[in-house]
Amino acid sequence: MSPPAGDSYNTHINRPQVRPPSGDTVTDVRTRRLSPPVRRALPWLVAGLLLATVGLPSAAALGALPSPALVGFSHPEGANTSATVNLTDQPRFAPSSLSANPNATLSVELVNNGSYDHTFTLSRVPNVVLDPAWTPAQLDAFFATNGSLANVSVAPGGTAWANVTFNASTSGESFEFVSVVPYQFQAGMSGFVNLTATGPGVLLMENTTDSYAFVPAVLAANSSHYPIVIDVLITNQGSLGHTFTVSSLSNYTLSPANFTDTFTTNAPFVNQAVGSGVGTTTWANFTVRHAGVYQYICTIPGHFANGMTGELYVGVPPPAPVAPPSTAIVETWVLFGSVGLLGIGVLVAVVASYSGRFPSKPGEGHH
Ligand SMILES: [Cu+2]
Repeated sequence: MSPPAGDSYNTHINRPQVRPPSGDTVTDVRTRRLSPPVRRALPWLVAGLLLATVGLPSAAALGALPSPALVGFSHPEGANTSATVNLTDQPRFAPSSLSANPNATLSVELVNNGSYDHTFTLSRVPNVVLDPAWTPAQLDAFFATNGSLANVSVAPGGTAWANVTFNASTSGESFEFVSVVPYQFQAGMSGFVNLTATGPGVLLMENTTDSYAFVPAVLAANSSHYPIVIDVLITNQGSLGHTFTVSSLSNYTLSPANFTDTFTTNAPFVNQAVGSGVGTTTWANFTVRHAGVYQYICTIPGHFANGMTGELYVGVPPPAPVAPPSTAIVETWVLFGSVGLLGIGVLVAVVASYSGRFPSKPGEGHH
């Protein structure tokens, strides 16, 4: 939509002010020594150029942040894996999220740290979240009907192993494990084995920076089924170490003052250390059971308080585009900002010069 011919806003409003007085053509200015308006504009010119040289490279660096090289998944396909899971009287499995590979065996060492019996009972049905509202009898009925991939009882202080081989067709699926000792599952004792090798549920990319920021600060994952496996590749763009710690409380705002208390009572989905050093990459692999908005923070002292936080939208539309603003937009604004400041400076200098508001330097006199 171009303005109709003859309607030239810029010409009417601006040009008479910015233009040198009549007779002063550009050529005239350059052949003489610097005229007072040009001399007064020089500091503004320098400032504008400095701003441009500082602003443009940093804008370019910002644009480069969100696109680290994708180096591969955290777990190679077909490799046997092992893990140790503690069974506690809280009652909980710790950790409660395991990764395994299709066409390979997962060996789980089960250590009962508590003073009650616990079981590690692994569902045979993929991608189904068992209902904690079930009675112990209903839970038993579920396993009687559907079977289990493992069902190991561990006495207090005891250790046992569960070995499970997943075939290729399980890639990308999740299997829940629970303790079937009455009311332990109902009190929260459950977890998931995620088959992540070739079928990550959702692959996301995140960056950490020395300015205490996650870039982007909004991540989004959509899914038609739960649980959903989320694999986040985190690249450290700065030299400071960080953590990528995802709250397991949906639609809950953490506070820098009390997030440690919150995490004590509600363990985060994942608490992944991000190594110091530019370019360091690490994976955070975790399972989300329900749609919601989950806050993530850096738990290094002071970082969250300085703004190092973000939000993960799972099955919920994010409020803003996930992608950060493109480099081109940032550069354009910086450029226009620099040019605008420069223009204002020149204008002020010209006006000041001809209105005589600034005293002349001694010896300069008037021409
Ligand atoms: Cu940090």
